Amino acid sequence: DTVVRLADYRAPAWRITHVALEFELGATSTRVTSTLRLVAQPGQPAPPLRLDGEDLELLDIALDGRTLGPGEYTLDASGLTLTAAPSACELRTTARIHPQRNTRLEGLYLSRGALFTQCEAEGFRRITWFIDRPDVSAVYDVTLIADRARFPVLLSNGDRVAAGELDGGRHFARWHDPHPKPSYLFALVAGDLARLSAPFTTMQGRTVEVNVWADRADVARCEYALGAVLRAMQWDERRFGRAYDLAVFNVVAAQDFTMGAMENKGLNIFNARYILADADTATDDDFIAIESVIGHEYFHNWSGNRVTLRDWFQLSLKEGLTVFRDQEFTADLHSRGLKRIEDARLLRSRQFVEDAGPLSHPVRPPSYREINNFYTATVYEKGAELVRMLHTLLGETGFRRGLDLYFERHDGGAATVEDLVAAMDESSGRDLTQFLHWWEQPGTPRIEAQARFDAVSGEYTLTLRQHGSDPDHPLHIPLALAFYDANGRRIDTHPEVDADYRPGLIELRQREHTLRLRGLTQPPLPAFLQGLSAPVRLDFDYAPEQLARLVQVETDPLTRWQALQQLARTAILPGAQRRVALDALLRAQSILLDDPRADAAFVAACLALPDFWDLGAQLERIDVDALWAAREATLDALAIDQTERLRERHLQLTARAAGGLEGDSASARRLRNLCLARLARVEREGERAVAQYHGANTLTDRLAALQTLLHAGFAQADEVLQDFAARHRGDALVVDRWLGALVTAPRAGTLDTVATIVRGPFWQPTNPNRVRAVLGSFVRSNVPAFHRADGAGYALFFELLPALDSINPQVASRHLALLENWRRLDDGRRRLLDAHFDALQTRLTSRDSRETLARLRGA
Ligand code: HT7
Ligand code: ZN
Repeated sequence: DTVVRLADYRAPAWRITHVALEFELGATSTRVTSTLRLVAQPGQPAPPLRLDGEDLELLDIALDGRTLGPGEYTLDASGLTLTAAPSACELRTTARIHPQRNTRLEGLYLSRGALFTQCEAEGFRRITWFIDRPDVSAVYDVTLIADRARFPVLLSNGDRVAAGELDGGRHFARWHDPHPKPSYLFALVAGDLARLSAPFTTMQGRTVEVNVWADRADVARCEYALGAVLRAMQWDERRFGRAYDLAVFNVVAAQDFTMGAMENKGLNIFNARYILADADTATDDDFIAIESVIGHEYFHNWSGNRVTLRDWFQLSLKEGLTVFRDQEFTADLHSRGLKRIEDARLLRSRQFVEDAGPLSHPVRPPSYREINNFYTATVYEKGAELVRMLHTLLGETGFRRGLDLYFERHDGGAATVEDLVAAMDESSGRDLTQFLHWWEQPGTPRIEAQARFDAVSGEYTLTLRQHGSDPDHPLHIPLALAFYDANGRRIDTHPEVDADYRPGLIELRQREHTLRLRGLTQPPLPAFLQGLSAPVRLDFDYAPEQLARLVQVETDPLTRWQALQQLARTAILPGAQRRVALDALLRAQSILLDDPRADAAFVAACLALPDFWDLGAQLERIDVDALWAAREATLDALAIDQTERLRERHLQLTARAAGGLEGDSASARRLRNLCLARLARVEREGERAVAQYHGANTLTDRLAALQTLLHAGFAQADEVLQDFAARHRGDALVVDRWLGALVTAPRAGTLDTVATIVRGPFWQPTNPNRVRAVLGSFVRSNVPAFHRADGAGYALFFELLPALDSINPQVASRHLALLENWRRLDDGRRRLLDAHFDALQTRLTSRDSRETLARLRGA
């Protein structure tokens, strides 16, 4: 497996200006004829022409109309080389491929009788020979030919320009995409699908036909997705001035899909779980996620498609920017405060954890063996935070000006991170050179804040030190901060500070900065990182009462949530303040639970404790049993202390929770379901959950009740599970949900349930959603069963992994990566895992999993 390095980037030696593709589609065998117009970059003589190609059977090859003989080209496992191609030529190849055999779900594959493609990052080379890299863009004309009965719908990128009947019950459709695009954005879909449609009028007055396609049986559940597409189109016009640029926008749901969705030009393909939804089959969280993923893929039309990437090292240029845009979409349409809390929770529990282990890498990695391994929380989530910091530094208007310049300058081209920063830099007149280091440095920076107060002079000094960044290249960090007086009022005095400062924001550029406030009678209460102004950890020696006070006086929801999380961390982790912190946490949570004006979803977010792995990320050694027990004890203490309040709230929220799918009812359901789960810790009977289950009018409430019964181990769990299974047996996406609830029941014995599932008919290793629902949820969320001290959880996982690897390398590699914490686990578990890694070494066949294993082991 060779290492690809950013430093080795060279512009392509050849360009492809036009691609004509003809597919004779069949489930078991498909013929692909490709005609490429090729031009060598100026220079004599023309360099050898190297085309990528994998798992292709060559049927025919012709150069400028002349069939080539065997000696005129070389064919190997990774491509095709022509040493004497003229500097402008036309190459025609015909290949045979086998969609039904394609369990990798990369290239052209079959899912439930329909054909789909997935080409990002390097899947196009599994369809035809091509210069399969993002800086080679071409105009595509695509002809699809197939049996009309099996494949009545034939879709590709762009606009449909012709269609008609052929002999033998076949038909064809021809698609033209006028926008030059790299091969990773190519797509086709063929199948017996149905659609929901709506027109959209762009801000320029053009009409776009928007279609959401799914299996016939599922099309009734596409209505919400269709509405979400329309909202996304409108929002991108309003907020970023970006309009759609084709006459048709097709969105298609696929049941077998490796990731969430894919932004192919004019033909987005989605994992069905991010399209199909109604009150009976999707939870409130699903609805929000669907809208967000639909927005994300749509927003790529500009950030990724119109302006694409020079090379895969720049991946975060499209992903970070597009996550930022989808975060803003959700924030603008729903609750900004809650969205930010959700972003921060994800960043801490996924990205900070990734950065604390052997898979840590910069947002722009300097090298890779398999690019699929770098679709990570760091590239996506931390990448989005870097873009958000630019927004914070430049403000909405300045950021928008910079982004407009970036899109204008690079439209139709392939860009780098430097190009984005240069556009922001030039349009704002601010020097952002130092800011670029954020893309280059791995790890979570830490800001140490130390306060001194001189009661005699009334001077308060705050020293801010940056740790964890490259000593020669400190980071440029926008640190939001505020100070409160004893009455909880914000202190507006302008501090004396050795850095760029505007009210509420200090820009740290050096290793150390000092800030002074004078004329105070008491030390103020500082609040940091409002809105999470930078993806950093902030260490300040708060007393627990100060954190509880912050929850009262701060107005920023994120900072209030952060203060509660920090209190919880202090209460759970070993330390002298533990008891005091628990008392303060109990009081602060009770005040929130009693506050009738507080948004119910916000209260629920505040009542949840930090994720187990978020807690672990700050420990040098994770004693799994001790940390789990400490977290559980805290949850029990909260449940005991708040029993009456929780009961009252559960009851009082009943009517609101039954209200329907809109925001207020969803908010009520979130808190009510948290109350239900917490009460299960102190109640001996599952009656409350059973009653909720039978009275529920949404999947959210039904699933929460089922999960509570299963996780608490209540006697009625079986009966309710039978009912749930009978209701939803035919719907794979809902089956995933109850399997997920089953395998996460937090006790050692759940391992037997998991073993039964993976040896029975519900285990479908070719379906990534099912693998994630069973194995992913188990590994990620069931600490007591997966991390059993006897190693039985690990044994089951390592038994399954090699087969998964030969089926779908990306899925296997991502599951292996879930062990990113292994080095910091206690000795016994570390030794067990190390032995499994040793044994796995010779059993992995994919580059994806081999690279992940090597990185986990520190190679
Ligand atoms: N750009 C896409 C990333 C992607 C992907 C999607 C589906 C299957 C395999 C894939 N490999 C990479 C999704 C996105 O971020 O929008
Ligand atoms: Zn994306």
